[in-house]
This record gives sequence, C-alpha cells and structure tokens, in this order.
Amino acid sequence: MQPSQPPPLNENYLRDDVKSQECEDLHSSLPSEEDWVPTSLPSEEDCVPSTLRLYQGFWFPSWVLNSVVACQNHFQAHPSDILLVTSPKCGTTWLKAILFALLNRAKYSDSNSQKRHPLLTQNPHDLVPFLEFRLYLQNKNPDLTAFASPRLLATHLPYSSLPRSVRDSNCKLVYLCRNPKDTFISMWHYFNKFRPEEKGQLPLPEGLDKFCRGVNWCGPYWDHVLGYHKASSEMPEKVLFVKYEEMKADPSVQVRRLADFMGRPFSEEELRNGTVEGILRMCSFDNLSALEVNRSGKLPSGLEKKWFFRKGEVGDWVNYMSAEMGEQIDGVMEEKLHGSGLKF
Ligand code: PAP
Repeated sequence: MQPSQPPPLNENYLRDDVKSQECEDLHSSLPSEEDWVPTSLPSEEDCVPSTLRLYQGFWFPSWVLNSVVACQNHFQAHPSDILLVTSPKCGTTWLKAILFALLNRAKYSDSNSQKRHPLLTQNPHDLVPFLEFRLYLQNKNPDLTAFASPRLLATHLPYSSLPRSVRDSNCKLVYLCRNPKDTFISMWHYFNKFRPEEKGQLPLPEGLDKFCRGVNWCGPYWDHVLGYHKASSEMPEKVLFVKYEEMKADPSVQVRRLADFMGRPFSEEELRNGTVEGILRMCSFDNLSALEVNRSGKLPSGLEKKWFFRKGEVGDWVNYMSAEMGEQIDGVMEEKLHGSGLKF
C-alpha cells in the first residue's frame, strides 16, 4: 500500500525566505520574476511575496527549490517505479486516480472490495504523492520504503531536471499534457484562489503575458512538453506521451494504452466484465468531485482539495479569452513547437 497520510509539512514549507544551506547560494544566483501569486498560500500566517526562480531553464516557485535539489540529489528510482509527469493543471489529479486504479484493480475487482476502494476515501494527491511538491518538501531525504512495489509517484519536473536515476533506470514515465489555452485558463483560476481578496483576480492579460513568456510554474510550457515529447519519440518503452484531450475523447482506448504501457494489459475477462468502464466511472470528474473526501478538507500543503476539481472540460478557454488572446498562445506555441511534429 502507499502510505495514506504523509506527515505534516515542516515549518519551512511554502516559505520563500527560508533556504537550506545547499540552496543558499543557488537562490541568490538565479534570475527571478514575481510569481502569479502575490502572497504565500493561505495556510501560512507569515505572508511573504512569492518569487519564481529560473533553475535549469525552468521557472519554479522559490519555496520548492530546496526540495527540487534534494530530490535531484537523493531520489533513487527503482526499475519498477511508475512516475506520472505533468506540467501543472494538465489533468494531474485525474491521471493520478486512473493510474492508481489501474495498478490496484485486482484488489478491488468484486463489488464488496469496490466499496473499500481507497479513491472513495482518499484524495488522489494523497494516494500518489508528488516528489518535489510533497515528499522532498517534507524531508530532504524521505524514507520511501513504505511504498509497495511498483511505486506510483508524481512529479512536475521537466525531463532535463529529473533526478539522474530516473533517466538512467528502467522506470516508466507517463507524461500527460493539455491544450495550452485550457491549461492556462485552469492555472489562472487556480492561482486566483490564493490571491488576497483586496487584490482581486489576476488580470487575464497579465497572466497571459507571463504564460507566453514562459513564466509560470515549471514553465516554459512548450519546453516542458517538448522535453517529454522528444524522450517519448526516442524511448517509447520508457516514456508514454498522452494528451488530456485524447483521454477525454476516447478514455477506454487510452486507459488500455496506459495499462499496456505499464505492463499490466487487461485480460480478455477484464475486457468482458467491464473493468475498463469501472475504472473510468470511478475516476470520472463527476464521481471524484462529488466525493466528500474531495469536496472538503485540505491537503497537507494547506491547499483545498476541491480546488483540483473545477470543470474538467475541453475548450473552456473560449469562455474567458478573446479570439485574439487565443491566437497569442497559438502563435507562441506554433513557433516553439515548429519542427517537432507536435500540435495542439
Ligand atoms: P495539478 O497539476 O496542480 O495537480 P491538475 O489536476 O492538473 O492540477 O488540474 C486540475 C484540472 O484537472 C482542472 O481543470 P479545469 O480547471 O480546466 O477544470 C480540473 O477540473 C481537472 N480535473 C480534475 N479531475 C478531473 C477528472 N476526473 N477528469 C477530468 N478533469 C479533471
């Protein structure tokens, strides 16, 4: 079993002004930009302005840098590990649930055991923790021995910043990306939750400008996607590249593809008895977002669990952005993805 409740975060969590010794010089040497969130997250009493730092070509909130470095230095991948990788707001919560349900399906195959399914009582982020945004934030070198094999973990790290052991071992990476316009709008909604009431929403053009300059958590978005797209083309057995829109359009096909990739293909009997459909029902937006465990309460980080469930739709950007704003993102993406064979 995965550990169900990680220990509470230490007092340095989300603090911009607390740096470990090994990061002290690093922080001050990196270029910075103001984060989308003008103050720290709501659970913190000491509000400090949040800064994004450019580290190894990608923008990270500075409070996570200690953890990124600790993860890079200490995480030892096992060949059986499965890592879900996403850029923020690409459908992480959904895929965490699906991968968890896929891997554990044998344990919850009959109607009695289905009633005890961990997804009914635990948030996907508790079942499939992030490396740098959870485990290595809590502890510089966490003890991961409690995780049963295969370990199912998640990260927002770009391919080039993954711990060396992840790239060198035979572990598998599932990379999920999403149309950048919907990703941007999802991100904009999410970050508005952290803004103090008196500041109001982040003006959309301001957020758009940052996104199109690549200044967002783990951005530039295009470089994040391109890193994994290339890795997947070169090593299809190691990196599976999936789009949120494909998942929405044909979830059964994609779930079977995920199961095959993880080396756990559905048996004929499972295909006949509706196992695929059962997993999709369990992990659907409607089901997960209606569960009490996801409607109330917070993650150990202080983030409200319900913030991870907004609409879960494709194309919602049109309800917030003008056609010109959409073209602005399209233009940047076309230029940056040119020649890669990748399109959104
Ligand atoms: P994270 O990367 O910060 O963990 P992530 O889960 O990727 O967050 O972002 C939440 C998005 O996934 C939300 O998208 P929206 O703002 O466009 O609505 C959320 O609604 C969507 N989401 C969450 N659960 C599901 C689900 N079961 N099916 C489809 N989309 C989902």
